[in-house]
Amino acid sequence: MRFATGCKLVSFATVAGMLLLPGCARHKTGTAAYAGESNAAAKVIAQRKLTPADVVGALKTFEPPGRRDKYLMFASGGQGGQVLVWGFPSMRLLQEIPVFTPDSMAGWGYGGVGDQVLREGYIPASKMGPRQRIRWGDAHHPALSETHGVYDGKWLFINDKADGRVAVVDLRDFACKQIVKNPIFYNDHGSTFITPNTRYVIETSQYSAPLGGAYAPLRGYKQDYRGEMTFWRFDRKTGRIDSKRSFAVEFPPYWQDLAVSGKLASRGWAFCNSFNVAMYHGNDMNGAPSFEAGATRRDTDYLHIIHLAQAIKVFKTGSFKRINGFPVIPLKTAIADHILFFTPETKSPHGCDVAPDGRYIIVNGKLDPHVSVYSFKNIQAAIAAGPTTWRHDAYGVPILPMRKTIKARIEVGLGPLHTQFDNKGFAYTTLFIDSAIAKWSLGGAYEKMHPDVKPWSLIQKLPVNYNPGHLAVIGGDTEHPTGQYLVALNKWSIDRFDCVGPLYPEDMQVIDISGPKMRLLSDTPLCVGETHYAQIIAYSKIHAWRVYPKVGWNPLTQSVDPNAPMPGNERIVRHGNKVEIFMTAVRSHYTPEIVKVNQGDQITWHVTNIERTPNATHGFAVSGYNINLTLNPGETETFHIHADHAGVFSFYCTKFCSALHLEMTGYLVVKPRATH
Ligand code: CUK
Ligand code: CUA
Repeated sequence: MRFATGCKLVSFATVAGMLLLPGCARHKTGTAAYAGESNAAAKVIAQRKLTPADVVGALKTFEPPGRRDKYLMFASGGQGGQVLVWGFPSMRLLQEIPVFTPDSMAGWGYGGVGDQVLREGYIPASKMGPRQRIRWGDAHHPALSETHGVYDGKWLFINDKADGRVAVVDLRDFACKQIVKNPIFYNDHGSTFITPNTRYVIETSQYSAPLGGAYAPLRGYKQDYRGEMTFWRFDRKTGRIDSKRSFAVEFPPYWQDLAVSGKLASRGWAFCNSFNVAMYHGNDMNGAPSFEAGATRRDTDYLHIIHLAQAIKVFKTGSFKRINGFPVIPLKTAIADHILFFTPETKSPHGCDVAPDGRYIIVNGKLDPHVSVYSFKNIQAAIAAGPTTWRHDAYGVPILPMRKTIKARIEVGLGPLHTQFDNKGFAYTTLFIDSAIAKWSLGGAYEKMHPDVKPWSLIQKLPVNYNPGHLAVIGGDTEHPTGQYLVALNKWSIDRFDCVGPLYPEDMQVIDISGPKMRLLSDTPLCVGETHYAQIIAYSKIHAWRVYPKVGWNPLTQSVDPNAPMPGNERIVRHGNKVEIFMTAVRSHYTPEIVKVNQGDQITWHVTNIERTPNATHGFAVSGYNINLTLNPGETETFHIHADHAGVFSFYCTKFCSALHLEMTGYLVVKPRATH
């Protein structure tokens, strides 16, 4: 039961009313007014049958009209293929950043800049087949860029699990700038995770397959199938991933899961879970067990320990092969050059998280009620102990003994998945099966932060609704977490909201972690995608543009476009059957408003929104040609139309921008061939 208070509502309401009445000296003048209000508040509390917990939840998360949130939460949109930006902790949805999936609200993927970015993410033509135009994504893990291990508010990265892609979002305009397709793998999952100065964006494959997208029969699984970890080099100057300076490390064909970069003590290293170390590859129609049985046969899987700094050295000496032109450090080299080590972990783990000081790697096995804490120092000692103390897997990868690498195991409950950290030496782990959050204490250097609490011990379990996947604490992935609140990203909502048909929303629950006990504050349904993961940053660290810096701004180059139409030079230029249109948009007209072309013409169409007023965004939609742009103040976009369909097509502004918005329209007249 959530509200087991059983209090008498009226008497509580009176108390709550008094609570609402500020008694401090600052407010003395307003006391009489507040007294009236507090009576009204007490009445509402009684009428709505609110409990003390409800009132605290409301008071902690509610932002009064006109007041803004102190934090922003960047959440993945799962199958929606986008990023959602929430005001936190009020949980007001502020922005949807389209990434892998076309989005008509944002005009993404209907002719303009979104098309260009989406095209980059297509699977290129190869000897295995034609180009695949991928028009959706399964966005899992957003990662804010960091400087010295702390979010710097400049970029956001996000992966697409379905097709092995990574995208870059620029936080000056909150828009996606780049999608890179992994050249050697079709899917991913341990992604995106970044190194503490955002030099590398980590992308790890999930379901083993032949590298490079080749064909190999399943019976050749052990020889021909592989996993891998890609290190995308991020260039802060260009704001782009630089494929030329990126590389991958080949892994055995285990199914790699969550990956994470080391921090502070473990900088220069990366870690990654795996499952199906059994290398089970099925055959259910011939009576073999399903994957869920076959892949979980062994008692242990392997935590992958990757010496990234060493891998970079090896990459720079040129000790790699190329697959589809992309540098890959072969498994043999990764073993010989001490890039890759394993240590056992209880079977079918999921979460892999590094404590803020970098000294502990937390691994949670879905089928084990414990969290396992690995010590980075112990891992180093086990590596230093040398080959005579190691075992090796079938491929020759050193296996460090678990009893040497592990530091603590804490029983927290059923189905532990993901862990986050606060600023007081505590960790929080989601319990998928228990439907709860476990709060537990870190040991080591963290002990002095909570001297009265036993280290490595369970402190509290708070029920959530229901089946939490990830969770996020403010700054929870950084070297210096903020704490204060966490949000549980619950997969099921069952009975929490009005029924709106058989497709249920997720439930995101905000929890207060500022006191000794966790406290549930609010529920927020989410129906536009499945948020797998989120990161929360102080709004003060974000420096977003209110309008584009100059008129004629190209959001891809983040500079003025030399082809941008400017006020006074609007025109229509024809060369044979090629027509180029230079158009401006301002409240409440386009110039030109009449565009006449001939059937079969190739049109290149530029539009600039010449507004300098914040919020004065215009749309631009052309009937019959699937064109839909969103033009923010200053922005220029370019699109192409092959005018193969004759007729009269209106174009118009899709944003209600002014009193004469309906007049913000024009005609595209396409004269049929016969009448030319
Ligand atoms: S995953 Cu979805 S709940 Cu992709 Cu990090 Cu665990
Ligand atoms: Cu511009 Cu409506």
